[in-house]
Amino acid sequence: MNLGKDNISSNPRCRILVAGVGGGACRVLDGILADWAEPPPMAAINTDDRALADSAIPLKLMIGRTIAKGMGAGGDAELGRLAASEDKDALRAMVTDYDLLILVASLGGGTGTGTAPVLAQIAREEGLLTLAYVTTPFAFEGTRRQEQAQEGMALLRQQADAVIGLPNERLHAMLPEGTPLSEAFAFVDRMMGAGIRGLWTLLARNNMLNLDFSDLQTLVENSGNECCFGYGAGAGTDRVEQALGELLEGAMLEKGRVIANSGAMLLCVAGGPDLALSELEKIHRRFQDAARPGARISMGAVVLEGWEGRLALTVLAAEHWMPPARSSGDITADDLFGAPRETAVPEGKGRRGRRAAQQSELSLVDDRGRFKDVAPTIHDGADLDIPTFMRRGIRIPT
Ligand SMILES: Nc1nc2c(ncn2[C@@H]2O[C@H](COP(=O)(O)OP(=O)(O)OP(=O)(O)O)[C@@H](O)[C@H]2O)c(=O)[nH]1
Ligand SMILES: [Mg+2]
Repeated sequence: MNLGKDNISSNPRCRILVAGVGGGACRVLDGILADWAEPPPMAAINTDDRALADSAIPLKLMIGRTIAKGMGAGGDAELGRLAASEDKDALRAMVTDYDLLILVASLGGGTGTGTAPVLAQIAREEGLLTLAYVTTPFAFEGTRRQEQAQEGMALLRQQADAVIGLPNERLHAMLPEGTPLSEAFAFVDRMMGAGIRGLWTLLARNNMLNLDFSDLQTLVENSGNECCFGYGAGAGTDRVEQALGELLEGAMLEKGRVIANSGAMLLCVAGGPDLALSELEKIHRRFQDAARPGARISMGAVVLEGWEGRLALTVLAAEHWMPPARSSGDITADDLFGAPRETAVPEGKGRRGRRAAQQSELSLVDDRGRFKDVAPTIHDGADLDIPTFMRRGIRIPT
């Protein structure tokens, strides 16, 4: 079985597996495969024989043959979960040699919804970092699918390091009225594919401006298990403005609201050999201006052959960002004057000892100053957006 691992196994940076569970997700992967000269190792996982046979993904895993008989899970997430449980060992063997699992699922049906949390749990047990890219159904698909998707999402949040949700409804708002359903799904597939591609390219290669696995690890481990994903592209002399406009004013990130609220983000820039330093500076500055004060922005850039005149931006943003704990309780000048915090990057493969709690609610005091309109950054019960000297009641000599 050739997983195509050789491409990246010699690269100590990060071994990545992209796995799709269920019919919709496998179509996303097929789209990536068709569009990508050097695709990453990918796996298609399904309970449906025919759907697997139709997929061009070389590594296929049929799950739950006893329970689903190769016919799919018929929209029943419990059946999907049982199917995954039946083949836990095969799922474990599939992920074990990797550092990062990009799990793709179209929630709402039986296989993807039921299998995704089981696979994420296995990956966690094997020490991988798991990023789950998921879609939720269109409103017209009905309440049952919507509810099932939400239940699956809640379970997935408990197991994955971060869930990156892409509601089909939000994408719907980006398409002209009357767009046929097949085209709408194709658009979803392209968006998901672009996001996964941006991330993979930056993590797995030696690039002009690299992102490290630890950048991603720090983001997702402190994201409250939830990230938002955005994509923007442009071409020609105006490419930077086009891509920024799509990202910062488009529906995907709620017209900039998500960026304005995020405490940390990972920005991936892909361009051609003509990608200029001034363009990178401009992109970084615009994100700094659009983000909340003090937001941590990590940017990476990759130059792709044949991309002259083109630019694509992908962003992963953490709205519920909680800065990592500091090793010392000492008060520094940075505490007093508000310089950005250094991050202690966790060592070793994957996430162990991962943060369990979601951000809790606190009643806020009135001292939040310029942060009063943004979501608080809570760590160990303290609102880190309130200057440390105020939180700790320290008097500064004047
Ligand atoms: N992106 C994308 N999403 C799809 C596509 N087809 C269906 N979906 C979405 O995916 C959801 C789940 O459908 P499937 O992926 O077909 O379901 P499944 O996980 O295979 O589950 P079962 O077929 O019940 O075993 C649907 O409710 C749709 O919202 C597709 O081609 N592309
Ligand atoms: Mg199916």
